[in-house]
Amino acid sequence: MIFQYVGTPMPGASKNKVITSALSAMALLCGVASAQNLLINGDFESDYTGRPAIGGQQFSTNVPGWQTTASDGKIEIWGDGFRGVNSANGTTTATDGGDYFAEINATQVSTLFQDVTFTEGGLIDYTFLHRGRGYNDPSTVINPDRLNDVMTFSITDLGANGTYDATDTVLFSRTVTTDNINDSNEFNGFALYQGVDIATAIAGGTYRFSYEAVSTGSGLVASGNFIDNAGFGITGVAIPEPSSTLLVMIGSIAGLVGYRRR
Ligand SMILES: [Ca+2]
Ligand SMILES: [Ca+2]
Ligand SMILES: [Ca+2]
Ligand SMILES: [Ca+2]
Repeated sequence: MIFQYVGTPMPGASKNKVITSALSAMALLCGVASAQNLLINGDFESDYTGRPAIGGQQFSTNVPGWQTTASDGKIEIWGDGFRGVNSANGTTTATDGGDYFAEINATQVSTLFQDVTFTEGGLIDYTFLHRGRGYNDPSTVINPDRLNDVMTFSITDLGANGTYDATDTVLFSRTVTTDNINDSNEFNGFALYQGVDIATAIAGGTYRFSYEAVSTGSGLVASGNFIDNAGFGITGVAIPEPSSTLLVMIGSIAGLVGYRRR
Protein backbone atom coordinates (compact mmCIF):
# COMPACT_ATOMS: atom_id res chain seq x y z
CA MET A 1 0.00 0.00 0.00
CA ILE A 2 1.64 3.19 -1.14
CA PHE A 3 0.21 6.68 -0.90
CA GLN A 4 1.62 9.37 -3.06
CA TYR A 5 1.15 13.05 -3.07
CA VAL A 6 3.30 15.55 -4.78
CA GLY A 7 4.72 18.70 -3.31
CA THR A 8 6.34 21.03 -5.80
CA PRO A 9 9.50 22.46 -4.27
CA MET A 10 9.26 26.19 -3.97
CA PRO A 11 12.14 28.62 -4.04
CA GLY A 12 13.83 28.43 -0.67
CA ALA A 13 12.17 25.13 0.20
CA SER A 14 13.79 23.28 3.05
CA LYS A 15 16.24 20.52 2.27
CA ASN A 16 13.82 17.96 3.71
CA LYS A 17 11.10 19.08 1.35
CA VAL A 18 13.37 18.74 -1.64
CA ILE A 19 14.53 15.31 -0.56
CA THR A 20 10.97 14.16 0.03
CA SER A 21 9.94 15.41 -3.39
CA ALA A 22 12.91 13.62 -4.95
CA LEU A 23 11.82 10.43 -3.24
CA SER A 24 8.30 10.91 -4.57
CA ALA A 25 9.76 11.22 -8.03
CA MET A 26 11.72 8.02 -7.49
CA ALA A 27 8.56 6.25 -6.41
CA LEU A 28 6.83 7.44 -9.56
CA LEU A 29 9.60 5.99 -11.68
CA CYS A 30 8.95 2.64 -10.02
CA GLY A 31 5.52 2.53 -11.58
CA VAL A 32 3.14 3.02 -8.66
CA ALA A 33 1.15 5.52 -10.62
CA SER A 34 1.84 7.92 -13.40
CA ALA A 35 2.32 11.57 -12.58
CA GLN A 36 -1.03 12.36 -14.20
CA ASN A 37 -2.73 10.27 -11.52
CA LEU A 38 -1.66 12.52 -8.69
CA LEU A 39 -3.12 15.67 -7.26
CA ILE A 40 -1.13 18.80 -7.90
CA ASN A 41 0.00 20.69 -4.84
CA GLY A 42 -1.93 18.34 -2.55
CA ASP A 43 0.21 19.50 0.36
CA PHE A 44 -0.39 23.22 -0.41
CA GLU A 45 3.37 23.85 -0.31
CA SER A 46 3.68 25.10 -3.89
CA ASP A 47 4.64 28.73 -4.07
CA TYR A 48 2.62 31.21 -6.08
CA THR A 49 2.74 34.84 -6.97
CA GLY A 50 1.66 37.03 -4.13
CA ARG A 51 1.53 34.41 -1.40
CA PRO A 52 1.80 36.08 1.99
CA ALA A 53 4.46 34.75 4.34
CA ILE A 54 1.94 33.54 6.89
CA GLY A 55 -1.13 32.88 4.79
CA GLY A 56 -4.21 34.55 3.43
CA GLN A 57 -6.87 34.43 0.76
CA GLN A 58 -5.98 34.20 -2.91
CA PHE A 59 -7.86 33.75 -6.13
CA SER A 60 -7.81 30.08 -7.10
CA THR A 61 -6.08 30.94 -10.37
CA ASN A 62 -3.02 31.82 -8.30
CA VAL A 63 -2.95 28.54 -6.37
CA PRO A 64 -1.37 25.64 -8.33
CA GLY A 65 -3.65 22.66 -8.89
CA TRP A 66 -6.70 23.65 -6.90
CA GLN A 67 -10.10 24.96 -7.93
CA THR A 68 -12.97 26.11 -5.72
CA THR A 69 -16.73 26.35 -5.90
CA ALA A 70 -16.62 29.61 -3.95
CA SER A 71 -18.50 32.34 -5.81
CA ASP A 72 -15.65 34.78 -5.23
CA GLY A 73 -13.03 32.29 -6.42
CA LYS A 74 -11.04 32.64 -3.21
CA ILE A 75 -8.85 29.93 -1.67
CA GLU A 76 -7.38 30.45 1.80
CA ILE A 77 -3.89 29.20 2.61
CA TRP A 78 -2.53 29.30 6.15
CA GLY A 79 1.10 29.24 7.20
CA ASP A 80 2.39 27.21 10.13
CA GLY A 81 1.43 28.98 13.35
CA PHE A 82 -1.00 31.45 11.81
CA ARG A 83 -3.50 32.48 14.49
CA GLY A 84 -2.14 29.80 16.77
CA VAL A 85 -2.72 26.84 14.44
CA ASN A 86 0.36 24.76 13.71
CA SER A 87 0.82 22.49 10.72
CA ALA A 88 0.68 18.75 11.24
CA ASN A 89 3.86 17.52 12.91
CA GLY A 90 3.93 13.91 11.74
CA THR A 91 7.05 12.07 10.72
CA THR A 92 5.90 10.55 7.42
CA THR A 93 5.11 12.11 4.07
CA ALA A 94 1.42 11.55 4.83
CA THR A 95 1.53 13.19 8.25
CA ASP A 96 4.16 15.93 7.96
CA GLY A 97 2.15 19.04 7.23
CA GLY A 98 5.10 21.14 6.13
CA ASP A 99 4.65 24.90 6.25
CA TYR A 100 1.21 25.47 4.69
CA PHE A 101 -2.32 24.08 4.71
CA ALA A 102 -5.72 25.23 3.45
CA GLU A 103 -8.92 26.40 5.09
CA ILE A 104 -11.82 25.22 2.94
CA ASN A 105 -14.17 27.80 4.43
CA ALA A 106 -12.25 30.73 2.96
CA THR A 107 -14.96 33.39 2.86
CA GLN A 108 -17.96 31.08 2.51
CA VAL A 109 -19.08 27.43 2.49
CA SER A 110 -17.29 25.88 -0.48
CA THR A 111 -15.50 22.90 -1.97
CA LEU A 112 -11.88 22.57 -3.04
CA PHE A 113 -11.41 20.16 -5.90
CA GLN A 114 -9.20 18.88 -8.70
CA ASP A 115 -10.24 17.06 -11.89
CA VAL A 116 -7.78 14.35 -12.82
CA THR A 117 -7.59 12.33 -16.05
CA PHE A 118 -6.08 8.90 -15.46
CA THR A 119 -3.57 7.49 -17.90
CA GLU A 120 -3.98 4.04 -16.38
CA GLY A 121 -6.75 2.32 -14.51
CA GLY A 122 -6.79 0.68 -11.12
CA LEU A 123 -8.07 0.73 -7.57
CA ILE A 124 -7.83 4.07 -5.82
CA ASP A 125 -6.31 4.68 -2.39
CA TYR A 126 -6.62 8.07 -0.76
CA THR A 127 -5.11 10.02 2.09
CA PHE A 128 -5.64 13.44 3.65
CA LEU A 129 -5.32 15.38 6.88
CA HIS A 130 -8.29 17.25 8.37
CA ARG A 131 -8.58 19.53 11.39
CA GLY A 132 -11.31 21.65 12.94
CA ARG A 133 -10.60 25.31 13.56
CA GLY A 134 -12.67 26.17 16.58
CA TYR A 135 -14.09 29.56 17.28
CA ASN A 136 -12.00 32.56 16.30
CA ASP A 137 -12.84 35.33 18.72
CA PRO A 138 -12.36 39.05 18.00
CA SER A 139 -8.82 39.00 19.37
CA THR A 140 -8.04 36.18 16.92
CA VAL A 141 -7.27 33.74 19.71
CA ILE A 142 -8.52 30.23 18.99
CA ASN A 143 -11.12 29.23 21.55
CA PRO A 144 -10.05 26.06 23.40
CA ASP A 145 -13.56 24.62 23.48
CA ARG A 146 -13.88 21.38 21.55
CA LEU A 147 -15.71 22.17 18.34
CA ASN A 148 -16.22 19.91 15.34
CA ASP A 149 -15.79 20.81 11.70
CA VAL A 150 -17.31 18.45 9.14
CA MET A 151 -16.04 17.76 5.64
CA THR A 152 -17.00 15.35 2.89
CA PHE A 153 -14.37 13.84 0.65
CA SER A 154 -15.69 12.39 -2.59
CA ILE A 155 -14.56 10.98 -5.91
CA THR A 156 -16.86 11.58 -8.86
CA ASP A 157 -16.63 9.94 -12.28
CA LEU A 158 -17.13 12.82 -14.73
CA GLY A 159 -18.39 10.47 -17.43
CA ALA A 160 -17.82 10.31 -21.17
CA ASN A 161 -17.68 14.08 -21.61
CA GLY A 162 -15.06 14.43 -18.89
CA THR A 163 -16.73 17.51 -17.46
CA TYR A 164 -18.77 18.06 -14.32
CA ASP A 165 -22.54 17.87 -14.83
CA ALA A 166 -25.74 16.47 -13.36
CA THR A 167 -25.30 13.03 -14.92
CA ASP A 168 -22.01 12.28 -13.17
CA THR A 169 -21.63 9.37 -10.76
CA VAL A 170 -20.23 9.67 -7.25
CA LEU A 171 -17.96 6.63 -6.85
CA PHE A 172 -16.97 7.20 -3.25
CA SER A 173 -17.89 9.55 -0.44
CA ARG A 174 -16.71 9.84 3.13
CA THR A 175 -17.76 12.45 5.66
CA VAL A 176 -15.30 13.13 8.47
CA THR A 177 -15.73 15.07 11.69
CA THR A 178 -12.63 16.50 13.33
CA ASP A 179 -12.35 18.91 16.22
CA ASN A 180 -9.80 21.59 17.04
CA ILE A 181 -8.09 19.77 19.92
CA ASN A 182 -4.86 17.78 19.53
CA ASP A 183 -5.86 14.28 20.59
CA SER A 184 -3.74 11.14 20.61
CA ASN A 185 -2.85 9.84 17.17
CA GLU A 186 -3.29 13.31 15.76
CA PHE A 187 -0.70 15.80 14.54
CA ASN A 188 -1.28 19.22 16.07
CA GLY A 189 -4.98 18.43 15.81
CA PHE A 190 -4.78 17.20 12.23
CA ALA A 191 -6.27 13.72 11.94
CA LEU A 192 -5.07 11.36 9.22
CA TYR A 193 -7.79 9.78 7.08
CA GLN A 194 -6.97 7.06 4.57
CA GLY A 195 -8.70 4.38 2.55
CA VAL A 196 -7.58 1.57 0.29
CA ASP A 197 -9.15 0.21 -2.91
CA ILE A 198 -12.24 2.36 -2.48
CA ALA A 199 -13.13 2.88 -6.15
CA THR A 200 -12.09 1.67 -9.57
CA ALA A 201 -10.72 4.10 -12.11
CA ILE A 202 -10.38 3.35 -15.79
CA ALA A 203 -7.63 4.54 -18.10
CA GLY A 204 -8.68 7.70 -19.88
CA GLY A 205 -11.40 8.47 -17.35
CA THR A 206 -11.62 11.84 -15.63
CA TYR A 207 -12.42 12.02 -11.93
CA ARG A 208 -13.13 14.89 -9.57
CA PHE A 209 -11.52 14.73 -6.12
CA SER A 210 -13.60 16.99 -3.87
CA TYR A 211 -13.15 18.29 -0.33
CA GLU A 212 -16.46 19.85 0.65
CA ALA A 213 -17.06 21.96 3.73
CA VAL A 214 -20.25 20.63 5.32
CA SER A 215 -20.34 22.55 8.59
CA THR A 216 -18.15 24.28 11.15
CA GLY A 217 -18.17 23.97 14.93
CA SER A 218 -18.17 27.72 15.26
CA GLY A 219 -21.13 28.07 12.94
CA LEU A 220 -19.16 30.67 11.00
CA VAL A 221 -19.22 30.16 7.24
CA ALA A 222 -15.78 31.73 6.77
CA SER A 223 -13.95 29.80 9.51
CA GLY A 224 -13.25 26.11 9.44
CA ASN A 225 -12.16 22.84 7.84
CA PHE A 226 -8.40 22.79 7.52
CA ILE A 227 -6.96 20.21 5.14
CA ASP A 228 -3.47 19.20 4.11
CA ASN A 229 -1.59 16.39 2.34
CA ALA A 230 -4.47 15.44 0.05
CA GLY A 231 -3.44 12.69 -2.31
CA PHE A 232 -4.22 9.35 -3.83
CA GLY A 233 -2.57 6.38 -5.46
CA ILE A 234 -3.45 3.40 -7.57
CA THR A 235 -2.98 -0.13 -6.26
CA GLY A 236 -4.56 -2.06 -9.10
CA VAL A 237 -1.52 -1.60 -11.30
CA ALA A 238 0.88 -4.52 -11.39
CA ILE A 239 4.20 -3.66 -9.78
CA PRO A 240 7.29 -5.82 -10.36
CA GLU A 241 8.61 -7.30 -7.13
CA PRO A 242 11.95 -5.47 -7.16
CA SER A 243 10.10 -2.18 -7.37
CA SER A 244 7.84 -3.12 -4.49
CA THR A 245 10.85 -3.87 -2.34
CA LEU A 246 12.46 -0.62 -3.33
CA LEU A 247 9.28 1.28 -2.56
CA VAL A 248 9.23 -0.07 0.98
CA MET A 249 12.78 1.16 1.35
CA ILE A 250 11.86 4.55 -0.10
CA GLY A 251 8.91 4.80 2.24
CA SER A 252 11.17 4.16 5.22
CA ILE A 253 13.70 6.71 4.07
CA ALA A 254 10.98 9.25 3.36
CA GLY A 255 9.66 8.76 6.87
CA LEU A 256 13.09 9.47 8.29
CA VAL A 257 13.84 12.57 6.25
CA GLY A 258 10.29 13.79 6.73
CA TYR A 259 10.98 14.33 10.42
CA ARG A 260 11.55 17.93 11.34
CA ARG A 261 11.77 19.75 14.62
CA ARG A 262 9.48 22.61 15.49
CA1 LIG B 1 1.25 21.37 3.85
CA1 LIG C 1 -11.65 31.72 6.20
CA1 LIG D 1 -19.87 14.54 -17.00
CA1 LIG E 1 -8.86 16.28 17.70
